[in-house]
Amino acid sequence: MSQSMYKATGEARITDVPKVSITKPLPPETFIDHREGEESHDFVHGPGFNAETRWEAMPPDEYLTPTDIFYVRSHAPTPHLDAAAWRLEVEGDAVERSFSIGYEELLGLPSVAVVKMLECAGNGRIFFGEDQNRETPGTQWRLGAVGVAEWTGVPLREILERANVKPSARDVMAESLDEARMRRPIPIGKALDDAIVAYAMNGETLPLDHGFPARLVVPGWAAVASVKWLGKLTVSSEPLFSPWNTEKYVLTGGGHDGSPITNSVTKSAPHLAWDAEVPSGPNTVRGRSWTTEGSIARVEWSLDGGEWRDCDIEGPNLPEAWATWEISADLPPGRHTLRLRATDTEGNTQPEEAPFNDEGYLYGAVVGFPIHAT
Ligand SMILES: Nc1nc2c(c(=O)[nH]1)N[C@H]1C(S)=C(S)[C@@H](COP(=O)(O)O)O[C@H]1N2
Ligand SMILES: [Mo]
Repeated sequence: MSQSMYKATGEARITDVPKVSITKPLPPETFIDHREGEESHDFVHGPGFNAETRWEAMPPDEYLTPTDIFYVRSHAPTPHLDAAAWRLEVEGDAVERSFSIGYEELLGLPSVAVVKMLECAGNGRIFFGEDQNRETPGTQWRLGAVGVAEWTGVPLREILERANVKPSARDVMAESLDEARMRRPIPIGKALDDAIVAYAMNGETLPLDHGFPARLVVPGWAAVASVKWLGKLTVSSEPLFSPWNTEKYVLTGGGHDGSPITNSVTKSAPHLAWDAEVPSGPNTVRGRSWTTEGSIARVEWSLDGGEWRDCDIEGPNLPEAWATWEISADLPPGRHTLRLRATDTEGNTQPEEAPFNDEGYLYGAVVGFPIHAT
């Protein structure tokens, strides 16, 4: 493709963005396709390549989000990496022994399987505009940038121990092999605690879009820390920085001090389309509430501004994942608003208003879900 074709526009180069930025099928009944980013090569500030799970597509009887409907959020197109050639490098001033391992070696290390949620820090962003009259830039997710999966992999601790981490270690930078070289540090304490290098999702080889051959899963942290297409771990005695913990995924504005996001907040959603049409009369509505601190202790619902009542929490209710619940609502014909309010075991309750920040992260306020009974 000749460069001159693009000179006239004065645009940033648009040369080699692959046609398929997300490889898995994104059927419209399952996903909201947010890929307005096909033309942007600014992988830090650009919109990226994002697909949101539709809540009505969530199978009500399954605890885990099926892999084929799991949301995708990528700053650059999905790279197609060759597992046979792939290496994970471990280095930095705070390790005594730098080394690298290949895919087969990784699969041979002691492994764990954990059920954990991943949620984008921007999940719910659209409500800053719709409900609080302060639109923020970035992908206008409703509440579908969240999913719970079983991740199989090697505890990051196992890998770091093989490098003989020095007591001076402070931060671990995880670096990706995608075009963005996406990278984000986590503190050594979190790295040694419960982070894993995952190579399987819901019992199958990690799919391309979710980080094949291996990704980090950092439980309880906004999913930006869970770096996909992992290629390098740098262990440093000094604090580490990248655009993803200095320019993006930090809380600024609204009285915030610019600190990087770690945990997410408590949220809820019903298994309903936005502005769902349901038959009038008695309805069973099911849904989920989730948190990144402990687990869900209570979920309440209110119809059309009426009293708050408890939802019945049923089935598994795992920490740093979600609780599934059910309510029985009598819906006369017409338009209704269903409000949901979850409280976690740390006492965090969804507030009426979400604290503003410039980039629209961590929207945890109670949302009024419109329902049309006919
Ligand atoms: N290499 C890489 N890792 C990444 C990202 C990315 O763009 N590139 N996006 C992060 C963000 S912001 C989110 S929300 C999650 C999304 O994970 P998923 O696409 O598997 O749902 O991956 C994180 N890890
Ligand atoms: Mo994200």
